[in-house]
Amino acid sequence: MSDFVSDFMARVKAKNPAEPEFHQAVKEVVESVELVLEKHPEYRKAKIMERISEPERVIMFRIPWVDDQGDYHVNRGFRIEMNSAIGPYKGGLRFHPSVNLGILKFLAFEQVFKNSLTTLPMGGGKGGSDFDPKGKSDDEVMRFCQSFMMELYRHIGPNTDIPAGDIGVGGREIGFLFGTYKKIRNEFAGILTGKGLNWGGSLIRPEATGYGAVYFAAEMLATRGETLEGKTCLVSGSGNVAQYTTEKILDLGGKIVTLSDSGGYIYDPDGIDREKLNYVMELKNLRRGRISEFAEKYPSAAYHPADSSNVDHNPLWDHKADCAFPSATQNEINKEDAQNLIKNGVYVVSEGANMPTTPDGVDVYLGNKILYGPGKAANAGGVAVSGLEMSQNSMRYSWSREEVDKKLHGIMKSIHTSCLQAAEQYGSPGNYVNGANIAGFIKVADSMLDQGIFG
Ligand code: NDP
Ligand code: 2IT
Repeated sequence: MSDFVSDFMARVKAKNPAEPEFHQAVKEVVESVELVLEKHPEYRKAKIMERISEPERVIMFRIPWVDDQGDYHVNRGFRIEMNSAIGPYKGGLRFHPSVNLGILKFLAFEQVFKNSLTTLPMGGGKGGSDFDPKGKSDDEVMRFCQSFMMELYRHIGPNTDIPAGDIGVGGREIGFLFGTYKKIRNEFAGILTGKGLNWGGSLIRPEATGYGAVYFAAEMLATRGETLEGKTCLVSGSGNVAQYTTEKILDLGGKIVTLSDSGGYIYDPDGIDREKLNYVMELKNLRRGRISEFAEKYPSAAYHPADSSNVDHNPLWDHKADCAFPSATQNEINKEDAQNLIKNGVYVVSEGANMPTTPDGVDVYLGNKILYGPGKAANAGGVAVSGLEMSQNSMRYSWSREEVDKKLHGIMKSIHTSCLQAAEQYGSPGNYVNGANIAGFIKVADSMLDQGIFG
């Protein structure tokens, strides 16, 4: 590590104690852009890196709610408004018991560069709560969302901050949140994305993150003259991103042999075909059941419960395959898992999740020169179609499924090209990590310079 990076990180850690995920995300970017800062003294003088790693605003609030038994609860809510240099704050909401300030700051920070890469005018933000939707009734989730929006409404708006979904926040939650905003403000406005099709949502938004991650993998493979046809793929998670990653891999002729949730994973050597995927969608989206049930329904699949006594080895990543699509959560692949991927023949990793690989795991990918698409590039399709949803809301018009999918595909190709060009220009050809960080950074940094000290 250079003196510049270690001094910078020492200050970030002192200022943001006990936020390891935020430190991890900032360190990766500062390492990538060090050369850019050397070539551009104007960025150093304007303290762009210092400013970009400091949220413009952090909102933290109490969310009281009442369960079906009449018992009172209190959760903590957040919205991190990270950077608005190139557009209004934009990014998802996560409802998960692990949510804390540091996790949301890492996600908001990543979002700034991701949104910049999409070519659309969106700044970066993220929010959420430590509320656990698992096991809650629809009414409880609705009351929680209403209480969350009772505070959030004063901070968001179609030109200010536009939240969307993330872990634990899907169509149901966006509906409850939207209804509450409309009631409070007496206004029907595009204040959230991921809305229902009947009330301002965009076609392809539910599919966009997964489809985009597969389009990105296809672009990476094309640099070696290959396609996804006949490739065996490992997918983790079984939520929104994992489901539509699976669907698009099937469209492109690949075979998916794993899916997971926090309880464990299933391995199905026969492959997860469309019928099995429909079952997973019904299981997860309607019945809100566990992936273990998949192995009860399909005897070709084996269920492996998560082993909390051996967190260093996730056996999902220890199967013969060509491609991996981590689509569950941060740091789900560590160094040993990354080594297992390589050992089993994986040479394409396209990250649907945000920061799913630890830094020493990323070093394994880069050291082995595999095709590695980091989350902020590979999963940008979701927020890109959110940007398209905002455009459609502004026009009071909607595009067809084919039109949105074509735009999404074009955006993923353009992100892929930007990453390769920036990596090449700054001396690390083929390194999508440096490429994504540098290309995402320069657009935001130049906009901040243009706008002066408050940019
Ligand atoms: P969902 O809530 O729909 O699904 C999340 C999946 O990941 C579930 O299968 C869940 O299992 C599993 N999971 C979550 N946390 C953990 C954990 N700590 N350990 C093990 N498994 C876990 O969320 P999404 O599919 O929307 O999000 C998945 C990832 O993709 C996240 O990293 C998110 O930030 C990222 N992402 C999402 C985008 C979107 O548009 N939705 C856009 C870009 C990135 P269980 O049900 O048991 O909790
Ligand atoms: O991490 C992400 O990019 C998302 N959860 C989607 C954000 C959005 O505004 O659509």
